[in-house]
Amino acid sequence: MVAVHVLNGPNLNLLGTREPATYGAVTLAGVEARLKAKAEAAGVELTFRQTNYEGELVTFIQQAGLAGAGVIINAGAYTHTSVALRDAIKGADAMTIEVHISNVHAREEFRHHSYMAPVCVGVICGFGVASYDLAFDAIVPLLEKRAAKPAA
Ligand code: CA2
Repeated sequence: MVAVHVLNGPNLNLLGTREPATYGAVTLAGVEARLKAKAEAAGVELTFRQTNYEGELVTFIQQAGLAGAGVIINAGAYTHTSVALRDAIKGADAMTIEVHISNVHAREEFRHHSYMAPVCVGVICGFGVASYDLAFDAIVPLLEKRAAKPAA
């Protein structure tokens, strides 16, 4: 069975409670419920996690890699600062899609750069919480294709 770990970084626990003009009104629990429903319909095992700690995100990425799971990550502000997260994605060999709720390229310049993007299969941003759904729809066929390939 294909597995996907959805990992959320700092402050995303506040989703739906503050700054609705930027991040919308859906809570993180709401995002989790939507993705769980999609995963169940698609026969995908879904793990959904949030932490405010950089090192814990590193551990979550390593755990996903060891489990052979794909990763959908919204690393929040660590996207723009963390070499450790980039190294974790590369080191764990975890197929990863970076997501953002807001269009980071339409915001402050410091949000335009991502340390993780070069080691991800792709980046989806600017579609509100639907960015997560789009990432799920993109990663599942890639994981299925990889799972169908005979081991080299
Ligand atoms: O747009 C995104 O998803 C971001 O990853 C969100 C991060 C930000 O630092 C990135 O540049 C773009 C911030 C997450 C903070 O989430 C909040 C949600 C509601 C209220 C306050 C913060």
